Amino acid sequence: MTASRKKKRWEDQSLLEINRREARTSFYGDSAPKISLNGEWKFQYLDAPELSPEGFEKADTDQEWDTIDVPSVWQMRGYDKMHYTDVLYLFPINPPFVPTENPTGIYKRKIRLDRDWLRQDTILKFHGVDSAFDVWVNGCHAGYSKVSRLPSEFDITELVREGENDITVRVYKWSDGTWLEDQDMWWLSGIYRDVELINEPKNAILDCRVDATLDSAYQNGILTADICLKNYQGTVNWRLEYRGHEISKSSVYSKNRTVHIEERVEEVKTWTAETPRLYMLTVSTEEHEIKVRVGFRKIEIKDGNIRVNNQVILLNGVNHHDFNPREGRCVTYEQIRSDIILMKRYNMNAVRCSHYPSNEYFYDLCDEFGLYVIDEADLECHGFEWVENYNWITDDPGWQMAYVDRNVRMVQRDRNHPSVIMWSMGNESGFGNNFKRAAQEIRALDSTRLIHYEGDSDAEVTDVYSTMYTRIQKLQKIGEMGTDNKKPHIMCEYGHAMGNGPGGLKAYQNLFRRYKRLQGGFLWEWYDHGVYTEKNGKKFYRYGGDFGDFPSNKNFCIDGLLMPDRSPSPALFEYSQVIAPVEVTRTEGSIREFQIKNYFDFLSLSVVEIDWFIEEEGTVIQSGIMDHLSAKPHNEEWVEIPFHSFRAKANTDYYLKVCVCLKEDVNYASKGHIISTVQFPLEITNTELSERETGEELTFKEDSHLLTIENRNISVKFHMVYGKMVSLSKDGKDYLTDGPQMTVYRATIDNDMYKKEDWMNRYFIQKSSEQTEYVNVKSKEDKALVTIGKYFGCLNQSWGYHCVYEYTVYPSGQVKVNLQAQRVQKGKLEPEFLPRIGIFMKGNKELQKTKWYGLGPGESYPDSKSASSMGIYDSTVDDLQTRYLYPQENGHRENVKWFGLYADQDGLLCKMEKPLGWNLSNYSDESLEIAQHPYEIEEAEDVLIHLDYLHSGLGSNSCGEEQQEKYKVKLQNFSMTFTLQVVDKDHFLTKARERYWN
Ligand code: IPT
Repeated sequence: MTASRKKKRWEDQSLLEINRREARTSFYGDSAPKISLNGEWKFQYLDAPELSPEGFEKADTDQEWDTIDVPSVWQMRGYDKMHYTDVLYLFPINPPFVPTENPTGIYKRKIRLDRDWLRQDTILKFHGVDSAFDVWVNGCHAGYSKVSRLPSEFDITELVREGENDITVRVYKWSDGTWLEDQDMWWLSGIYRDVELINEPKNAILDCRVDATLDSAYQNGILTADICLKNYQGTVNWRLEYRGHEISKSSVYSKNRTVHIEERVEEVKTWTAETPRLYMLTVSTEEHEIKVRVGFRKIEIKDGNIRVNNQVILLNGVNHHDFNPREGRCVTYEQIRSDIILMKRYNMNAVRCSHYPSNEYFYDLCDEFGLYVIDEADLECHGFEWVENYNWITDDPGWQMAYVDRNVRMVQRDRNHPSVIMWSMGNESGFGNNFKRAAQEIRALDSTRLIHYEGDSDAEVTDVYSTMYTRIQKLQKIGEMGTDNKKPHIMCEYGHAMGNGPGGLKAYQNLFRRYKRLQGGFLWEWYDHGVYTEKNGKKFYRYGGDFGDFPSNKNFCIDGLLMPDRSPSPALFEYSQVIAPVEVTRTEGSIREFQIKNYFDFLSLSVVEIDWFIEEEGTVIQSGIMDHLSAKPHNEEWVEIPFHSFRAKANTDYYLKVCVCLKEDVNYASKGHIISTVQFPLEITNTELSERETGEELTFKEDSHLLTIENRNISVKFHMVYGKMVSLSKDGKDYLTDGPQMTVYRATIDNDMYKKEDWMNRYFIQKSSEQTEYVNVKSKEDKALVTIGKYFGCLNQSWGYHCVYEYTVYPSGQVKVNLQAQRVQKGKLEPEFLPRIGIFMKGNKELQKTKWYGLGPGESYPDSKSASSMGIYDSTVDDLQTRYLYPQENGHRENVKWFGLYADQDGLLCKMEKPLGWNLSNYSDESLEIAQHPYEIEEAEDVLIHLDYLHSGLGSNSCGEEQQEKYKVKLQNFSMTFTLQVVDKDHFLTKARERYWN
């Protein structure tokens, strides 16, 4: 006999709420007094709601309860367990049902209300509770709500009394809502956003829906406001101000508890992300006053393009999750404010609320600082894709109202914000009727914005065609299709900032700038979701799987432009330079003439100045400012940089560096803030050859297979069996502890995750070795010449290299190394490309300081070097590293012409005949490969030195495009030459500049 399963309250997708008020706008200002209910609450954690103690909702429970701070997520307070998955639900797919073992938190607190307060109404507002909850006030059920990332308000006027009041909230981790909240993030629960009581006037202004658009000439503003009153019949006053100046005001008599305002604002100051001008609308009655900030702007699709105020815009955006390493999804106003300021400082103009509405203040800040927002409904059911029934609930009419509710409440809350330009109906949820209905409902509420949903892959109901992680070739095709009868395209996600990378961003930006149809994209993502941990005296960040959580997508959540400690990753600098709204290029054939292209959509170049510098390998020898730029948006102008001719020093490079800086203070940065930096080689060459210093005659000594060639300036040892230089020393001190040996391997980066298996378990690139073919030693004039033939290959591979290492030891103490590497293949199997080709050697561990001339100061890779410039930089070996949360290849610098490695005075100078890629590290590639967290990386006994003829790009293949072909290192012949010498560190530069004729 089977009885039908009884639906529990939290397993009923058609029950959207009990007693929850209609969603409404969040006012910027409100005269109604508020009491914050943040702070300590009594807390009881249970394994299932049914296990709640008898009478828990009653005012006086005398059980021993824990305390918990609100807002917080309970998993970060020691209850339940941490679990991270990208796609998977943690239980069987059986919607709307959820596990019987359903972690539950009962929260209780008391609040005293006085008689004065009780004269008005009492509204209890939760800004965010994950995932569903019941509320009791003084023992009576006050309501039920869900949708974790939206507010819920309950009118509890009838339930409160003078004196002490008891509030009980029972929060369910799993609910039918969970089926729609399967975003790629930690599973976290509790009252995680603010809670407050609002003392709402009996005659309150309940809602005020503002639409501030422009007339057909985009000159004058048209303001309409629809005000909804609770009980009030009477006069409603309103006033519109701009920066404290009254623009207009009037009074209207309410009709059926509504008021409609329409006002024309002549010569209005428009809102755009570049000019975030806000008016203030104040609406008042005798009892109540509210404020709404108003931005006049118009969003349209015209001629196939998204336009703001009739101008085609390009979105240079980022995906933002709410996250804090100690608090999970619980963030603060201060954190979000600094996020938004950082986005602005790094040239972003747009943000997508992936994948749920953020806190109310998020939008206020975007309005104020100027970011276009895609506001996204809290809706994702990605796990259904896994079972190959993606549209299971997306097409089920029984779920329709749940889809609609999530969208409609978002719109009702956020529709007054000028920053919001698109409503996104959710993420990764297939496509079906429930989205079609949601789109209709959104349009009925707000037709002034565009609708987005990537899952609507034919853009059947959306206004924009959105794709994610689209490969370059495909994107180009989308661009080439043009705008005729086509919807504009955006990439809601691209450029996966997981670990080291993404590289190749410039290729995307070039397409965005080239094709009219492509209107930019949103990088994935802002912040690493690492969890701060102190354990056994170690401080580190945990990711999925570190809590014994299985299955987990591990470090797939460590994919942000900001590390959890909020330090910018190299990718943030790269992205900022790639999207910089002012582009400086040199006119071909000229050294002084430059084109300045204005990629701002609204600002003219009069807001910036050009600070230029003539650099002599990093030292400024001339500089100037040009502040008369004027190009209009999307236009360009040409300037001549008026530097004087100068006498070039011998063997020295000169660069012209151009910084585009803000001319005035703005709210996110001060005057002088650098928007873009580019450097141009001046190609002024003054080659001077000198005679190489001499020195005592070199002596040769061979003992136990070790050949020592030395004089007072140098001592180098070669192993005659291993065919290798094994040390380089002077005055009894070793500088090199092992000489060059070829390598093709780098510690796998996240973006190589799909290459790793082949590279390491098929081609065994980490298992390389060299075999000695011959060692020839001879002296030629006063020099020693050691020529070593080697065969380089990897375990069980038929591809490899014939290498000829030629060492020339000079009496001056210099050792010139020339490597000629010829590829061989005697079979067929070989990798499509390699992480790198070059050599590595070892330095004395005591040498922990470095100076180099090359790209810097931060790390650079062939497809990610826009943010670096040529210069002479200083660092310690450790400071060259980027401490990626998940250890991997890092700290590489491209285009290095020389480097010095030293401890105190004397150091090893290595200068290249042609620039090479370079890494210096205290950690071997193998230890980086094995370690799961930075503290586990085993320190090497030497300083490890890589010199790369070529290093592969980073790409974005952990989710997205591979390295582009031109950034893949193919098996190819190569050669490299560099000279090693021990010199006083203060002479690195002079020595590095010497060129010899002999
Ligand atoms: C895409 C998701 O939308 C996002 O939440 C995140 O998981 C991102 O990928 C990767 O970090 S989904 C992916 C299947 C393209």
